[in-house]
Amino acid sequence: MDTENIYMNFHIRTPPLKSPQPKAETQPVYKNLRILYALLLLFALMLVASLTATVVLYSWESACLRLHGTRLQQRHLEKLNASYQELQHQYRTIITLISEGWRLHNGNIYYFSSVKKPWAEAQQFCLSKNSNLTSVTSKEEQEFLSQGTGADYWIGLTDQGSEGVWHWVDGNPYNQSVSEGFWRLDQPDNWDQGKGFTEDCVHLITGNLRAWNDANCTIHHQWICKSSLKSRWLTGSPLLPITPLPLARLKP
Ligand SMILES: [Ca+2]
Ligand SMILES: [Ca+2]
Repeated sequence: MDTENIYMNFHIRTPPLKSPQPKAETQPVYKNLRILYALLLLFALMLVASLTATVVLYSWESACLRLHGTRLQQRHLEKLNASYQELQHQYRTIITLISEGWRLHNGNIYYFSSVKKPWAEAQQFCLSKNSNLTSVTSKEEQEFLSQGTGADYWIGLTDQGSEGVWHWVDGNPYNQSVSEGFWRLDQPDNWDQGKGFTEDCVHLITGNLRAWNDANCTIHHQWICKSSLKSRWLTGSPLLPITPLPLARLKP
């Protein structure tokens, strides 16, 4: 009986087996965590990708700006070089002309010949020097040209082609009102000298503001050439070959 009771008591004290936890309560937690981790990982990847793209774009833009700046600097240096060559050309031209006897005056440069030629040959000489027989477009210019006493020069005024219609060979317009006070008394008269010749070319006799006389174009006179410094600089001069300045000289 005792053994049987002991067995019965032992059997009775055996703790009851725990019932398994229902799986339905833990699965949503793990699932939410996995989603959260996935979202964090995705966010991290997106952040890294954004930073990488920003760095790449910044580097590329910086390289483009440096390249653009270099090109602008190169263009600027080329313009400076061209300006320097032009100034050098102008300087050489003026020095050469002055050494040949040309005179600078009020933006123009003049040549007073010492020898005599007919009017057409005098104009050819002027053309060969990138100039024309002089025009006179103001009282101030007339005063400059008529300085001296008695010298006699062809100027670039003619009515060849249409009697009495005066024009300047350098293309300046003939101003009747300005020019009236520059003719000598009773000139122009187109005097034929009784030999069938007419007077279609004008010479200037220095020493008086009223200095012009029309004369026969075949007469030999000294002459005055004129060239505008501005037009000479724009068109260039054949007097001096210009050696291009190497660009490298202007580089720092
Ligand atoms: Ca005439
Ligand atoms: Ca005359």
